[in-house]
Amino acid sequence: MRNPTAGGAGLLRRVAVPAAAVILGLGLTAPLVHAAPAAPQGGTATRFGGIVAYDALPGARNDVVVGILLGELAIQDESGAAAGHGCVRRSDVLVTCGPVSGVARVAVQARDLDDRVYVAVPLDAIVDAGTGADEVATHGGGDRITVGDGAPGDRVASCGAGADTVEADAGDTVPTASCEGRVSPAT
Ligand SMILES: [Ca+2]
Ligand SMILES: [Ca+2]
Repeated sequence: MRNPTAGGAGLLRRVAVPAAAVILGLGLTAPLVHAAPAAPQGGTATRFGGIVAYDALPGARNDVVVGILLGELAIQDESGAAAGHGCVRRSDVLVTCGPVSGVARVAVQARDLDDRVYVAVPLDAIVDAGTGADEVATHGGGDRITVGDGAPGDRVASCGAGADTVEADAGDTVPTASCEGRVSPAT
């Protein structure tokens, strides 16, 4: 089990309060230069035009928060975040991907193991939590969330505003108030 006092959990609680402008407080105060060996890496962020994507590596238990840091779209992953095309690594766990004003959509793939994904910006989001017992929350924007991995135990905390659709299995928890559409996984 994860340490409940870990930074990701605390951040998740903190950023749950402001509505639109979410400021990630971590990262920039940490040293930007690290000597070898390479930091653990849980996934890679990329930006192509208005699309920002975060793609987890297999074997990572991701704890992802997508927010805004100084006007930039920011992705934090407590399991380690790397920067690909269009993004800059700010610390071992924090990547920024340029002005949030030009971002049309955010896509997160968490893949295997028990992950936590929180998209705390009011943008259209596509979140695929993959296998494992995952926890997902999104904000405004029309979101598409997939926790349909063929097993119960996943939880969507909120879909926020917007017209949202969740693909979920029987035994997954999905709030009907904020997640307007619930569908079964395509088989
Ligand atoms: Ca997962
Ligand atoms: Ca939404």
